Amino acid sequence: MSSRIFEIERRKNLSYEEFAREYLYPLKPVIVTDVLQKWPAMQRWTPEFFKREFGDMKFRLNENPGQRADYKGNEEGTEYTMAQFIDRVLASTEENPAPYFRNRVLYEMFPSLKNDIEPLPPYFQPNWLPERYLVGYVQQVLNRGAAIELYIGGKGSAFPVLHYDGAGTHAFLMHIYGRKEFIVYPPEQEPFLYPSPEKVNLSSIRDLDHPDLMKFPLFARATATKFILEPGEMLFVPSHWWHTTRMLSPSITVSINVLNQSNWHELVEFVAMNRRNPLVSFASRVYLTGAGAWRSWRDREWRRRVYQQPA
Ligand SMILES: O=C(O)CCC(=O)C(=O)O
Repeated sequence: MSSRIFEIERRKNLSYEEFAREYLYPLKPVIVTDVLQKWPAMQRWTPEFFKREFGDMKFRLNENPGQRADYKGNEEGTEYTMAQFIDRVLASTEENPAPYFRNRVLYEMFPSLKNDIEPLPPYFQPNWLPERYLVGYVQQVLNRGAAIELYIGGKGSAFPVLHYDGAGTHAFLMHIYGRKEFIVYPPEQEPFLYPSPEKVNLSSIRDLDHPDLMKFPLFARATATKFILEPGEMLFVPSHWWHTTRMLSPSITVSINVLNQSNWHELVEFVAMNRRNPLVSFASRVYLTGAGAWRSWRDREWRRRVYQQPA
């Protein structure tokens, strides 16, 4: 396995139009360094803040995420109070990492923190995830993906699996506290990453540092791109880019997923690919293609604005 330290572009003063033309539609990652400065969270959120404000809050955390890399949802595992968990975060080491508090819906668990992450950067619009859809199941799945999620981890804690985000969505990661390493692979490298047969957006390789090359020989040809996200930086991970993380210090991040005309085709493929019954797969493709075409037409003014601005 090779890896290189990749100088992912870091931009500031990036207008929405520049973002759309240079990164969103070309599906190219970027780090924007100056959009979170006004967030009260940047001043307030520390591990100690969560301990002080929410010390008695109870939740369950999976102690061995590598053994049960379930991507979303941590309802099983050991019960912690926030105070106990933050003590683990502060004492966390590479050898004995704290469990990872991740993918928790911010507004559900911490409604009082809503104003701390405003104003939201403009790049998340339009977002078709929270909209109404004719097919109830589609609406349920997409609406669920629209939530802003919170992550808190300690040094050595890690996201449990190399993956790309489900339903073909883009991910935006807003990093508030500490230092977090990202390990990223572009979609072209998928043949080397062994998508799991059960969930095509999760890799079957659980330990990227010590991969079983007898079982996963093509992984030797994969090239990881690694970079560190610093406090105040926002990372755009486009649809179908494989990624995972590891914390270099206590860390706090929030994320949001986005679906719109720039990645709707990824959603259509993702859904069609995951339907075993060919008829259902075909029907999903037809319905979703129509739903996307209608929304693209509705948002035509937005597209015109993006492309008619002088370069
Ligand atoms: O910040 C992280 O640990 C990665 C989050 C992520 O990739 C995800 O929730 O899909």
